[in-house]
Amino acid sequence: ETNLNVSEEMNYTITGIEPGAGITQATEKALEGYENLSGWEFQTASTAAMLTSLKDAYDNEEPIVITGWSPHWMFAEWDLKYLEDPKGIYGDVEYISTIVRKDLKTDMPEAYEILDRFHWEPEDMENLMQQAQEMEFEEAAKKWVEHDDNKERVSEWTEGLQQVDGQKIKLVLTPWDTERSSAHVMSQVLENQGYDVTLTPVDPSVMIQAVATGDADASLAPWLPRTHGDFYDAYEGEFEDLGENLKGAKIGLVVPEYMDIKSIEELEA
Ligand code: PBE
Repeated sequence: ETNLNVSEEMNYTITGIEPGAGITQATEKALEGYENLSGWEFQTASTAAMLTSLKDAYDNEEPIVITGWSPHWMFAEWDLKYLEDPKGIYGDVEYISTIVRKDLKTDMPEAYEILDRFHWEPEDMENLMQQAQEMEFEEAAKKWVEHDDNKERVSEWTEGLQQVDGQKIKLVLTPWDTERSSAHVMSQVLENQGYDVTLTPVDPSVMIQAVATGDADASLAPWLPRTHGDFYDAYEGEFEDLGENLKGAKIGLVVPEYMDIKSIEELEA
C-alpha cells in the first residue's frame, strides 16, 4: 500500500501552526474524530515554521500534511490541495465577521458606522498580503486604500460621516497576515477620519473576550462559523456582531498536489 508508506514517511505527523489558532483547535478535534488519525502526532509551532517545512518538503517532493487556510499566498506559491473532510470537522466555506463592543454605537456612532460598512473580497485581501511581502503592512494598506481601483469603495465607507478630533479607538486582531491586512486597512480609514487607532494582536480566544469585556472597541478578525466558533459562543450576547466583512475563507488539512491522496480518511493509521 503506497499510502501506508507515505504516512510512515511523514512519521504520522501533521505540521501545524500556533497553538492558539482556531485551526489548531479544529485539528485536535479531527485527531479525535477520525479513527485513522488517532495515533498521529500533531506538531504545533508557528506559521513561519510550518511554511518552512512545507517549502522544504515541496522542494524535495516529499509528503507533508499541514494545517492550511485561504486566503493565503501558499496556494499561489505551490500547487496544493485541501484534503476532503467527510466528517465536516473543518466546516465549509467560512466568513470573517466584524464584532464591536456593546456600547460602541452610542459612544462612537461614526466609527460604528464605518466598521459596519466595511467589507471586501478575498482577492482584495490576497493582493494586500502579497504587497506586504515586500513592505510593512501599514504601507501596503495605505497603498491599497489609495489605489485607483479601491478609492471609490473606500470613500463609501466614510461617506456622509463627520470627522473626529483624535478620538481613541482600539482594534484587536489575531497574528496572521489575513487579519494584519484588514486591521491595517481599517486603521488607515479611521485615521483619515481623525481617529487615533491602536492595533493589538492577540490570540483568537483573547480577541473575542477583549471585545466582550470592552477592553477593545472592535475586531475584524473572527473566522466563522467554525474556526473561532467556540470562542464566539463562549461570549455570545456580550458583544455586537455587525456581520461579515469577507466571504470565502476556508481552513483544513492541506497537502501538495503531487501526493496521491484525496481525503483525510486516506491517511493511514
Ligand atoms: N488562521 C488565519 C487563523 C485565523 C486566521 C486560519 C490561521 C486561525 O485561528 O486558525
